[in-house]
Amino acid sequence: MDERYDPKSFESNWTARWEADGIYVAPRKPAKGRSKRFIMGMFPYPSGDLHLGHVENYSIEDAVARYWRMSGFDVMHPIGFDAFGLPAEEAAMLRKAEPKEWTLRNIDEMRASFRRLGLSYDWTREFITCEPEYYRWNQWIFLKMLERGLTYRKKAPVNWCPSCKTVLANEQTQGGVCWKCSSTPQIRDLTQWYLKTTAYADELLDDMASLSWSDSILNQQKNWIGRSRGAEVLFIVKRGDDTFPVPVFTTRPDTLWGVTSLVLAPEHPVASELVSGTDVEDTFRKFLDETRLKSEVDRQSSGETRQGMALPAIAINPANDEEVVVWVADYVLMGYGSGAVMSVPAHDQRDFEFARKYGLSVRPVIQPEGDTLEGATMTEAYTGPGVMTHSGPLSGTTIFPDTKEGIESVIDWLSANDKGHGTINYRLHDWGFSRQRYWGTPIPIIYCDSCGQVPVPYEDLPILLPEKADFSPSEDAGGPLANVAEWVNTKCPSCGADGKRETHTMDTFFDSAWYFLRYCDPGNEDVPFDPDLVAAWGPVDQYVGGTEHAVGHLIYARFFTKVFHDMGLVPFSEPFVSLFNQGNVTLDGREMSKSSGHLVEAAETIERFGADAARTFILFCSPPAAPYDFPADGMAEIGRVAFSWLSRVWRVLSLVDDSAMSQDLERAVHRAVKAATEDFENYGFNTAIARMMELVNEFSKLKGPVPRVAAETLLKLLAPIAPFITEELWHRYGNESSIHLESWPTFDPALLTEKTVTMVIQVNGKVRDTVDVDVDISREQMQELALASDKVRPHLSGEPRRVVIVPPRLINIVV
Ligand code: ANZ
Ligand code: ZN
Repeated sequence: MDERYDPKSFESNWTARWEADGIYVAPRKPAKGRSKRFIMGMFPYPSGDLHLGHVENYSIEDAVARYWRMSGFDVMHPIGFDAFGLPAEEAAMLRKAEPKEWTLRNIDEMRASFRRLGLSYDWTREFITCEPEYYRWNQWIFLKMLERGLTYRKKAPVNWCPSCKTVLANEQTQGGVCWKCSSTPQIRDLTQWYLKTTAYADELLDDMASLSWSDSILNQQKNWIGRSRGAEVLFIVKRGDDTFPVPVFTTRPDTLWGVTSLVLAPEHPVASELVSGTDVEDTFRKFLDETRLKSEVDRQSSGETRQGMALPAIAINPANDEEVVVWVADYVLMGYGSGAVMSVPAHDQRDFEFARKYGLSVRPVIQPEGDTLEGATMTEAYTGPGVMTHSGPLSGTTIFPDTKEGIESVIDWLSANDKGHGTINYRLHDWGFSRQRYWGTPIPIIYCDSCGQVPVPYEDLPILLPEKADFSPSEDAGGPLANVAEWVNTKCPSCGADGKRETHTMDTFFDSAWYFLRYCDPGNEDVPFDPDLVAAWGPVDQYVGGTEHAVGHLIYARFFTKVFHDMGLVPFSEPFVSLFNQGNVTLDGREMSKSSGHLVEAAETIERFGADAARTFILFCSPPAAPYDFPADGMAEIGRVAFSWLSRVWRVLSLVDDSAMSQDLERAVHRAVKAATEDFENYGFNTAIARMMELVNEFSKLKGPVPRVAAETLLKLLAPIAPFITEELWHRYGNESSIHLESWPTFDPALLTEKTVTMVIQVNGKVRDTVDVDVDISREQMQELALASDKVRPHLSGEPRRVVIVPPRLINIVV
């Protein structure tokens, strides 16, 4: 075989053959007595072509799936498409095509790329979420959640993206901007559908202990759920003869005697009542409008920019019946706690900055040991431990805020005296999942004048999305579906009178919150999945994806799994046992992005070097969890690093014979197997490839045919990374069945220890000779051998001045 390495001549043939033979099709259920592994990359959104960043993600999951398959597991490695969502609508509007057409065309393109990359997907399980066969189950799940009181509709202030023209979930406005278009969302009062994720807040927090996920993601989830223990304390606000009860949430009830004002969120309903009919009403309205244009992040950021105004009212501090002033301020959020804060400038930095800005008094009530704080001279809030002072019956109590020591006794006192009670507050909000857009799952609800909100009966599912609609977004919160009269107008399922359909659709994150379960039973026409099959395959053993879904998708999927668990549909309560986050692949330090054309296209790479080289390069260039910045001459680099090495593999391994391995070669092979196996277990693909490179170097030293057992072992180690070249060579050796169905090579520990090593002999630091020596060689023997070498002697003029010996590998003679 003296052909050149020409991957194009065989790569595509193998893809077709693997599919025809169904070698990656998972059994309906794992076979009895065999262990299963369920591996999945994050649900791909069909945006069209792939770039090298995608290739990394897919190559990692594919290498693991292949390694597990060869290691004797029944492996399920499925694929499908997350096909609803805004981009389809936008692209469709630009190009005047139907969103469905655009989406399906992209999916075709993406499928072709996946096949071209040689990904070992079980295509028999594929589904597309915009097909009614899938989204009808979103509707089914919605109705089940409704029955369980886990979905409901309410009017509330929500984030509205003025450019996407839809409501955004909190998770979609992290950092204060829309996740899709980076516009600053506005706050609007709208009626939306919510999922009660907060009902599972404790479980979501507590079950994190069982997950093999990165600390960074777990911490983000923990902070997002934000459980804090504290007290609810009741203040009474008075304006003239009117009184309004205003509960506040505080984590520091021990500072209650240091309260110098009650501060309401501008959106707090009591605030509007307090100003109504007064001469500050207009000023207040203006302040409210301005605040609503700010993002939550801005409202909470720096002290300088915090804004507030005094209200014509006073509040009674329940601890000592003292009157304090009432303010509104932008840093108090309506969506947290009760939307009201008992302000303690002496011990809370935000309150302190606010008090200094507006000249409100500062009254310390926690005194640190050996010091006496004075409100007038403090330069920042004191948040450390100390003793309660000027605090009525509780004076003298020692408080450690970090450990909460002492605070529980204050809560007990509040309860005993009917002034408040202990409570737990969460930062997590229920998930607002209805969207004012066309391209999503219709929500199966009908509104009837006499019956109100009526769920669509199960037997009427699916409620199909109308094929044609004017899906240009509108300012009207009904969304585009509201304009499709023949779709909206229907009969009430309960009384038969005229009714109207819900015109909001579901956020696409609804689809991806349970898709992994559907993979276990994709064709089911009676239920979303057969619990028996989900029990057999689930949960997902390895999930692979980026870190951007830390608090959105990953929380929703965990929530859905917990609900299904409580419904008796799945036997586990966590969907993803282990999560691997690949590092970001950038180009010249910037994120690769299709819209800006700043990317390296997978197709171009494959066209030039073949899929194996693209995969090998991306797995070799850096540890998979580390970021990788693709160099400007990256294409050449792929050629230099991956293509040329694979060409070498092709050349060196082209000639095999049935000779036995020498002891040394056998040892090298077993060492490579051991090291590569450990590397594969730890996602160390880059080091595994380095091992294989070393082994190929050993082979090339033979300067002739490679013993077939040795060559086949190398091919098996390389198969998960470069599936094509390994299959091709394997068949050229005369094997009939696929290398990808072979067992992972094993090693014999007894063969691992080296008996001989190569000793390098230098004169004045220059290599003059190499000799194979016993590992246990003595220093004297090394020196003897060196001085006896024919290649060394000519360079030794006179007596050596010094001899440096590093047994057993190096001797340097200085003359
Ligand atoms: C008085 C106090 C005194 C507070 C003190 C802290 C320190 P975490 O830990 O995040 O739960 N707070 C309550 N509701 C708020 C809202 N809607 N917007 C902004 N801030 C709000 O924070 C709890 C603390 O955040 C609460 O405890 C309250 O300030 C403030 F020395 O009450 B604290
Ligand atoms: Zn009705």
